[in-house]
Amino acid sequence: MRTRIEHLIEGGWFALLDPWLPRAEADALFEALRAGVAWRQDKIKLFGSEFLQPRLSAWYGDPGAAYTYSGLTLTPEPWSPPLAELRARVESACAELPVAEPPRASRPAFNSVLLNYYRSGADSMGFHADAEKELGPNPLIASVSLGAPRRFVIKPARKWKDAPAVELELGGGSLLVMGGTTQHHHRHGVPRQRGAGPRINLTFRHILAQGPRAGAGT
Ligand SMILES: O=C(O)CCC(=O)C(=O)O
Ligand SMILES: [Mn+2]
Repeated sequence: MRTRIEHLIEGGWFALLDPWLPRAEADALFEALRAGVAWRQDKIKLFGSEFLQPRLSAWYGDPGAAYTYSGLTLTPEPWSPPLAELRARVESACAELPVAEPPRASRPAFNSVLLNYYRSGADSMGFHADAEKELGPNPLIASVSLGAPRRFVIKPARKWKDAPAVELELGGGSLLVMGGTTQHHHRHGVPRQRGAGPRINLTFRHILAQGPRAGAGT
């Protein structure tokens, strides 16, 4: 296994472990999830119009890990045995990373996972940061890829116009961990990619318990 750790501007970092899962296991998990997950195609609002997201997705986690997204509160599906097992392995891999992080990340506990299924190279994910308030400041995001390799781009926020973008290839069975301030100063995305095969990505996250929402209903 190869581990590539890179520090980004302003205290961000990522670690790419590739391969991380043995090939046969990654392929078996890809097939099990492709067939066994209740995939949805959610709508998103963009410039006042509604579109179907260009990929399928699903959300699993602890009962309390609700997630508010484009005004919708999503309640997670309960952990299935393969997802619970994968979560445990992702947590140990994160705990072993030779990267200095504040206390929570030294014993990472992920209570939810977002799954995305890119049926072909025509499916994609636009540039964004995993910066929802439920994730708290400086979230640790652990991303497992299965199936066909795909280009993944991390680029600095617009104000850092001279800092370079990083382009990675996330292979089936790889683990990418993003930490530090990455979600504050960078955006990431999965551009359309002609000829790319089907791929499933799982991002493990820690959703903070939600208090009453300030300003709710106004
Ligand atoms: O598919 C990927 O590699 C990225 C997924 C992602 O950025 C997300 O779920 O927020
Ligand atoms: Mn993301």
